[in-house]
Order: sequence, then structure tokens, then C-alpha cells
Amino acid sequence: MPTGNMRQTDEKTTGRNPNIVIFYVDDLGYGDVGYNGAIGVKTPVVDRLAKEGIVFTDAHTTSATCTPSRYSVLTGQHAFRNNAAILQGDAPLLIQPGSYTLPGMLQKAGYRTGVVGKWHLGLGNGSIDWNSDIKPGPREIGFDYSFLLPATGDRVPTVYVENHRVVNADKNDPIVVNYEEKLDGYANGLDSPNLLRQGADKQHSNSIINGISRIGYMKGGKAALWVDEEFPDVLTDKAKRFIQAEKDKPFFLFFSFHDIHVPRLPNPRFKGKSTMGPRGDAIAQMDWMTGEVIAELKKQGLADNTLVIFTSDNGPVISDGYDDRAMELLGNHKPGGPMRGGKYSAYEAGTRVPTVLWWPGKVKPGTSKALVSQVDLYASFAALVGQPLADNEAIDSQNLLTTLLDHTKPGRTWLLEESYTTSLRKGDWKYIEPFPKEKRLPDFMANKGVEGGFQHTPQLYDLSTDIGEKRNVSTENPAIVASMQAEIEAIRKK
Ligand code: NG6
Ligand code: CA
Repeated sequence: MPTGNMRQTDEKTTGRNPNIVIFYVDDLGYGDVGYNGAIGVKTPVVDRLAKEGIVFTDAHTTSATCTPSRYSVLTGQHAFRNNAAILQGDAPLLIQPGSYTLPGMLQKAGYRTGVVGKWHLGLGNGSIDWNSDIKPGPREIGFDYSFLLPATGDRVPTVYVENHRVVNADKNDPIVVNYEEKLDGYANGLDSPNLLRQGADKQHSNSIINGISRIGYMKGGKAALWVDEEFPDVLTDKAKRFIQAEKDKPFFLFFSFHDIHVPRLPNPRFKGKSTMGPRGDAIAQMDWMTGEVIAELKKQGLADNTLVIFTSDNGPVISDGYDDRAMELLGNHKPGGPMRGGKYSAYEAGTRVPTVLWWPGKVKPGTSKALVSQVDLYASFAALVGQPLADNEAIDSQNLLTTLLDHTKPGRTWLLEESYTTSLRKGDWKYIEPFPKEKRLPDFMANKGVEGGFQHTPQLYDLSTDIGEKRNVSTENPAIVASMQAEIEAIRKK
């Protein structure tokens, strides 16, 4: 473990430390939940958590995409410090064993720690043999137990990895993965479109598994292939078993959904649960899964002593590579709520996500307007469990425990948002750093129906009157622009 001076945290709550469960949904937008005005789908379970807990209206992921956001939750650092960006399915582990992590900190405080679901933080050292021990991975950075989708649902290999091994691996049918070249394995989407259940863009047109073409090529592992429609049952079952096994000690469960990421293939029993086709039905499925895990906490008598955070890893995207009719069936539903943009984007909907803290034995229900970032969970949880932090541990994480547990308390004064550029919030001011003149603006979002918000000139918005970021007031406020740009640079140098 790295060394350093100890930083003081609050004294811990009395009695047994509470369990901590993070429900980390994928690509769920601010407006995709009932309590924030969802139109095309109902989310009764999440709405009930919201009613009984604290709803945060200005809570953010650190980034508008998945890998960087997860990196920040687990390390308490901004993603740019490690150049964290969306990873391929065979990328090496992004967090070095031996570095400070949230689950590692909780282990030191006596917690049993588990991750179930989507990982997308890399595995192995650079060349993974999917047929033997796959490490380093979550177990080497603080998790006692892991059951993973290694990267995303749309990336190979489409197999579960439990602790160090692929589930149902067969040495007579070894798994090979390649992101550069075709393998003589499964048919691929470009050559065999007739085998597809959903059409796909070019990037998602490699190996076909379960009737869906994915990103990357794969060969072998037939007995290990997942069935996407079984995710809700398989993942909730693993989460429940973890809770049952660890119920006598404090535990931390990072329950990381595949939903509502692409490919959207909800179990048939959720078909038609929304008016929005697979994207909405996947939201209904996610709500059911949340309810199953909450019910298990209640069944084990743990609900009053469990701090639950429900949130998402980045903003919403409607169309993300597959023809699942999401755009066509959207109707008046607003995935980003009143905010502009979405996944990938520099506008608010990229990082401002639905966030609820539920802890029935402890917190009073209410709505909090406090500015909070997921990067703060690390230091806040350290305070909760009475674990001191080293000076060089979780350096971007602020202890906001009081804010998280009391809807009347203020939050951060500033907050960084990463996308293909960097934005800074300062109270209601929102500044978006311009792209360097010579750098091309990312334009791939247009066909996903997402507004990126990237420009070669500075942007400044006053969210108190312009939550939709429509009126750029940078030219009227040059001093604010200059000071916010300087602050971004200072954060970079920290
Ligand atoms: C992108 C994929 C997208 C999704 C994303 C990761 C394109 C063209 N393709 O590369 O489908 O897989 O990576 O999503 O954008 S995330 O939620 O894990 O960040
Ligand atoms: Ca995501």
C-alpha cells in the first residue's frame, strides 16, 4: 500500500458500521425515472426509494462516459489523472493493484466487499488468457468477490467472469478474443446480416452472439456464452447470494447494471412494460432488479442498517449503435429531463444523473439541491466508517457525509465534469472549456441524437435562469470565463 500522512475524517457512527450498497445503473438519464417525470415508463421501486430517501437534483458523475465515471467512484480521483477513457473488452486493468481504492479502504475498516455486474475497468496485465486465471482484476484492488460482465454488453467476450474464472469455460473450446482482426469463430454482422435480431452500425458489426453483433471478434467458449435476456435473473441472484453470505459482517456491494446500455434485450417478461420499446422495457427491468435486491435487504433484516445509493454512470443516449427503435418510440419522454445533452456530452445531462440516498433507519426524506459528485463517495464513506485517509489517497474526493445524510446541508462550491472536453460548475455558473483551434470537434454524436456541446470558443451558462444551456453569456462575462478557466488549470495541477 502507498504511504502518506493520514488525513482526519469525522468520527464514525456508533454501533456496527452500516452496510453500503451502490446501485450503479448504466446510461440512465435524469428524466428516465418516474420521480423525475418519466413519461414512457414507470419506475415504482425507484420512486419509492426517492419518496423514503433523499433525492439529489444536482448530483453528478465525474464523466459523461462509463469507464471514467467508474474509475472516479472506485479511486476518488478524476479520470483525467489516469487518462481513463472508454475501454475495449480486452483492455488491461486500469487501476493498479496496490493503489488506494474505495473497496480497499472499506476492507481496512472490516468490510466484506463485492462487485456484481458490468465492470468495464479492464482486466489482466495486457494479454488476457480467458481460459485460465484472469488477473489482476477486482479481487486485486479491494473486492473479496466479483461476478462480472468483463466490459459492456456490446463488447466481446460475452461471458461471465466469477472471481478469476470464466463461468463454464471449457478447455476443449478455448476462448479467443481479438479487437483488431477477424477470427474464424462466430459469424460477423457485416457478412451475415441475415443472422441479426437487431441491425447495427459498423462498429457493432463484428462477432454475432445470441443474434446480436458486437464490438470485437471472439471464438470458442460456446458453453460459457451469456444469454442477454437472463441478465436480470443471473445478476440479482448473485447479488442476493452475496448479501446472504455476508449478512453478519458489514458489507459493501457495488451492484453494477448492464441496463439500460445497448444492446437492449430485456427479458421477455418485461416486453411492453413501457411505451418506448426495448429502451423503456430495459428501464422497467432495471427497476424490478432494484426491487429484488432491496427486498433481500429487508428479508435479512438489514434495511435499517444499510446505506443505499441509487445512481447512474453517465447521462442518457437514445440510439447507441443498434436498431432498437429507441428514437422512433421515444414520444414525449425526455431522457435528460430539462437538461441539454446526454451521454458523451459536455452539457449538463451528460453528468447530472438521478441520485437517491436511501437509509430508512437513519435519514429523513427530502430533496437536496446540493452540488455533489460521485467522486465524493470515497471520502464520505471513509468518514462514515471512521477510516482515516492518507494525504495522497482519493485526492479529488471531498467528505460530504453530512450533505449526503441531510437534505438541508450545502454541497460543493465547484464541480468538474469530464467529457471530450472539461466543464466546470461554480454554483449556478457552468463553463465549458473550448476545444483547441487545431483539434477537430467530435461529430459522431449527431447520429446518436445527442448534442455534444463542443465548440472552439468558450461557453458560459447561467443555470439559475437557463437550465437548458441555450444562452451562451461568455462574451458578457469575460472575468468569470477567465477565472473558471484558471480554476480548471489549477485542478489539473493538483
Ligand atoms: C462506444 C460505443 C457505444 C458504447 C460506448 C460505451 C460508439 C460508436 N460505440 O465506443 O455503443 O458501447 O462505447 O458506453 O459510440 S459506456 O456507457 O460504457 O461508456
Ligand atoms: Ca454508461
